[in-house]
Amino acid sequence: MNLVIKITGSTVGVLTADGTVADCRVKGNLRIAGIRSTNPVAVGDHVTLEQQADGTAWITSVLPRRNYIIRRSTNLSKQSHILAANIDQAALLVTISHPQTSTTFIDRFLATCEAYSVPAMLVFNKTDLFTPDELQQLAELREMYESLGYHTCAISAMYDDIQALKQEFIGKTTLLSGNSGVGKSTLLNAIFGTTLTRTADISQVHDTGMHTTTFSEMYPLPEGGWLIDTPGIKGFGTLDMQKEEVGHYFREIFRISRDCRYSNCLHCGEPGCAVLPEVGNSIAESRFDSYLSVLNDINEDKYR
Ligand SMILES: Nc1nc2c(ncn2[C@@H]2O[C@H](COP(=O)(O)OP(=O)(O)OP(=O)(O)O)[C@@H](O)[C@H]2O)c(=O)[nH]1
Ligand SMILES: [Mg+2]
Ligand SMILES: [Zn+2]
Repeated sequence: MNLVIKITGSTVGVLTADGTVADCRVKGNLRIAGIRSTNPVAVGDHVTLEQQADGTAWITSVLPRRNYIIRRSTNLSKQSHILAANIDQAALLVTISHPQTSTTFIDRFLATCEAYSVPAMLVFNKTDLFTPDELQQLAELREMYESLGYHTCAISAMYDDIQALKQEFIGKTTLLSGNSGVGKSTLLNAIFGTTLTRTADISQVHDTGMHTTTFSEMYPLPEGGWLIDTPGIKGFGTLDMQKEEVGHYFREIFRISRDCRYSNCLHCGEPGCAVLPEVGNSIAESRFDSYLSVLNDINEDKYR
C-alpha cells in the first residue's frame, strides 16, 4: 500500500510497502473523476506508483477514497482544495480570541463534515489567554455544540497536560484543521512530546495567524493512528451542495425541518415553516446565520 503522507508544492511524500518514504511527482494528466480540485492528490490518499530508472517515481493513479474534506479557498472562488482523504475524524481547533474563530467558519466546517460523513469534534484552544467574558463565551459555545451532539474540549496546548485528548486520537486518522494561529502545530508537538513541526514565534503576539505551516503532513502516533497537520485556512467555502440539502447538514435544522409544510422548504419565509419560529429559541441565531450564509453562496454562485 502506498500512502500519501506529505505534500510540499510539487513533491509528494509517499510511504511505500517497504516502509520507506519516496519523493514522488504527480503525472500532469492525473485527474480524479468527478472532483474538480486544485490538488489531485491529498494527504491520506492511497496511490499507485511508477518507478523511474533514476530512482524517482510518478504517482499514476489515486485509489477510490473512503471520504475526504474539501473546501473552496474563498467562498466564491472556483478553486477547491482537498484538505485530506480517508480520515476517521476531524478535529477543528477553535480560539475565542487570539485569533477569534468565527461561528460561521465553525459551522461551515461542521456542515462539510456532515456532508462527507466525517465525524467532527471541536477543540477550543488557548484557554490560558481568555478573559472572564471569553471564558463565559467558551462555556456557552461548548454547551451549544455539545447539545447538537458534537464532542468538544477546551485546552491550552501550550500549558496543559493533553494526555486525555491524545487518547481520542489513538488508533485513528485525525485531521487537525482551523484558522492560522489557533495552535494546530503546537498541539501536534505537545501530543508527540517533541518538536516535529514549526510553530509561530512565541515572542510575538499574533491576533492574526502567520501561516507558519505551509504544507500538509501526517504523523504516525507510536500508539497507532495518524495526526494530520495542515496549513491554517481563512474562509471555508462549501461546495457541491444543493440548496435543499444545506439544511440537512445543520443537525438541529434538519431535525425540526421534518415539521415544515413543504419538504423542500428553505426556511426563508415559506408558509408552514417549522424552522423559522425556532430561531433564537431551540436554534441558535449564530447557527441559522451560518445556514443562511451557505445558502447565499449557492445563490451567488448561480448568478455569477
Ligand atoms: N498562550 C497560548 N499560546 C498558544 C497556545 N497554543 C499555541 N499558542 C501560540 O500560538 C501561536 C500559533 O501557534 P501554531 O501552533 O503555530 O498555530 P497553527 O494553528 O499551527 O498556525 P498555522 O500553521 O499558521 O496554521 C504560537 O505562537 C503558539 O506558541 C496556547 O494554548 N496558549
Ligand atoms: Mg501550523
Ligand atoms: Zn422550513
